Amino acid sequence: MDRTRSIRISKLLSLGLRHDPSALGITTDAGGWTEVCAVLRGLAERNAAVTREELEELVAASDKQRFALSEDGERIRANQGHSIEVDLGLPRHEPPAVLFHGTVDRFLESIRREGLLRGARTHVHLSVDEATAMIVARRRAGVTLILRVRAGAMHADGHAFFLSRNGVWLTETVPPAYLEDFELLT
Ligand code: HQG
Repeated sequence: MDRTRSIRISKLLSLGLRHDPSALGITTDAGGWTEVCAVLRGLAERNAAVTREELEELVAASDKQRFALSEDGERIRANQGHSIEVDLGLPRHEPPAVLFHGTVDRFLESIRREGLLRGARTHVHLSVDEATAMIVARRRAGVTLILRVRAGAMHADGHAFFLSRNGVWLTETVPPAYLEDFELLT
């Protein structure tokens, strides 16, 4: 599959599996899963037909491993990034002492005041290293900022952390007290 086509399919999958199942004519269960054949049908109806093999290839080759297939290959879901209510069934995990969050300077004042909020998504997304956080930050216009989150301290204080299958750390909110002095880290 060429790159342009696979990006288009990936975006449609993200939309349907994370945010708006009706956009793909599918429904998702409590764990965010949906039948592969329903997804194939939905894509075909949106002029984005792929074969089951192409879909499997796309899932395997996705740069960020955004999607997962069930063991029997009959169901598919997004690994993280949902705004629809979903229980991914992820176990709680002890995070590293420090995690990173990539954002832009125009959000800084509000983040300083409120901490990191999950917004439309089910969780705040944190990265394991600065390079990944930088990629997240660069999706937005503005001066990029990498925030250091004292995840170890949050964990010690009882905040739950989850690790998605594609290596994104998730937590409900990051109160300002756990954000390190980040003014110098632009
Ligand atoms: C900001 C992509 C003001 C936050 C990425 C971010 C990631 C605040 C934006 C995944 C705030 C939310 C998630 C506050 C947070 N005041 N702004 N109190 N708290 N923000 O897209 O982390 O390509 O929901 O800094 O790579 O940017 O879709 O979250 O800028 O993994 O697979 O509000 O999405 O993955 O934006 O990105 P988002 P995010 P995919």
